[in-house]
Amino acid sequence: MGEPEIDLRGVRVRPGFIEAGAQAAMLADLREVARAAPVMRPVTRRGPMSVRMTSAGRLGWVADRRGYRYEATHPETGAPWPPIPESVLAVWRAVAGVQVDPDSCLVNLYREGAKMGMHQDRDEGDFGFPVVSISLGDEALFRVGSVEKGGKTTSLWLRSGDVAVMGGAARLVHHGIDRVKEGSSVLIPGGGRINVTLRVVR
Ligand code: MD3
Ligand code: FE
Repeated sequence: MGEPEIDLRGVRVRPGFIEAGAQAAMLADLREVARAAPVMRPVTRRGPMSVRMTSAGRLGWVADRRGYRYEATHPETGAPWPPIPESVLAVWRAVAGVQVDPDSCLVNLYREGAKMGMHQDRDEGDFGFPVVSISLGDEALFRVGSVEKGGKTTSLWLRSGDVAVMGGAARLVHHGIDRVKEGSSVLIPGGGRINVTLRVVR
């Protein structure tokens, strides 16, 4: 059964979709990803981001002074990104509602004080495919607005094991993370939050 789905301006949140044991197993898989593809702190034209990032899959999301794009290799090591862990792929296959697998898995690491400003995800080639997000570790205040910039927003705390699906009209809504509640989960040693997003980039 599990908890009922929450519709947040078209974003479908499934609270507690991933049980505790599976969260721990996924965290171990993500450590392997970070070992092969070291976590980086992107520095964009707007300055250094507070969120650390790495990727898995055929394409990884890269941000630097030149802009944002998907690339087939890690910018520092030059190596191809490691494969997307099966534990993560299983979540996509259970909730995405499409036959094709994601070709990008972005891993966002939130340590103390990290947040993500309101933005749209529009570096992908086909907005017909959904984005799937997995939250692990400390709780985060997630804010969803509309496709147009500005205007009303709605917020929800995302908890460890929650899965969100952004498809259809919600695919291009503005969204961000206002703050993370330190010490609200014991999943990640040393604290913090990990968000995994899966995308078909093409
Ligand atoms: C709504 N990540 O990586 S996850 C991102 O928690 C990103 O790290 C946040 O926004 C995080 O781009 C939010 C929820 C989420 C992810 C992707 C979306 C919401 C979305 C794409 C389209 C619309
Ligand atoms: Fe986003």
